Amino acid sequence: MILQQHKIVFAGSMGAGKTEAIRSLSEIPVLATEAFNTDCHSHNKLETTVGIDYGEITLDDDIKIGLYGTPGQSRFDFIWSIICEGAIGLVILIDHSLTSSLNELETYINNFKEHNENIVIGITHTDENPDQPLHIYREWLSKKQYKYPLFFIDARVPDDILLMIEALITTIEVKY
Ligand SMILES: Nc1nc2c(ncn2[C@@H]2O[C@H](COP(=O)(O)OP(=O)(O)OP(=O)(O)O)[C@@H](O)[C@H]2O)c(=O)[nH]1
Ligand SMILES: [Mg+2]
Repeated sequence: MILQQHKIVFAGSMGAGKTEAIRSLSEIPVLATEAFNTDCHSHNKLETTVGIDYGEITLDDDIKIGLYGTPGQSRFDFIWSIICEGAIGLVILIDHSLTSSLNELETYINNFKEHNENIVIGITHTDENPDQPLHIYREWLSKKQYKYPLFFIDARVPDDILLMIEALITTIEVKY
């Protein structure tokens, strides 16, 4: 396996779909680091990422991108800064079904913008919490005067993830 020169990092809340997103898009079998979840207080999922997930995708112009997934649990925050080194950008995924989803967004943006300002946000699991409005995220972003592109996506749908990757790359190209 050749680790690609261009690197995009998937970060965000536990269970948001980081591993799933990389699995959806990767052309190579994903190197995943799932282990039995002992943190059921944060999320009741069976398995959780405890290391770094890795996948790859080739874009239309033959540019290969390495897709790196972080563990969602904050006890692994020491890994976050290591993974972010040299990344061209970040995809932050937030699980809308959590009542704390807006706080989660704030926490992850605050943590990760220190490492890289090229961020796109994907709100996932919108099918699971129809009672919570979606406009809260855009309102929060505009209150904070953040210009990060915001998408409502399903991590199981490859086109949804591809759209975010393309938005991220376009933003980077416009900037530099
Ligand atoms: N219903 C629904 N399920 C989703 C969506 N996005 C992802 N999932 C599912 O959510 C579950 C958790 O996804 P993971 O990819 O393990 O989440 P993660 O962000 O890697 O979680 P950690 O590694 O524990 O931080 C999987 O079963 C996904 O298929 C969505 O938009 N809607
Ligand atoms: Mg994971």
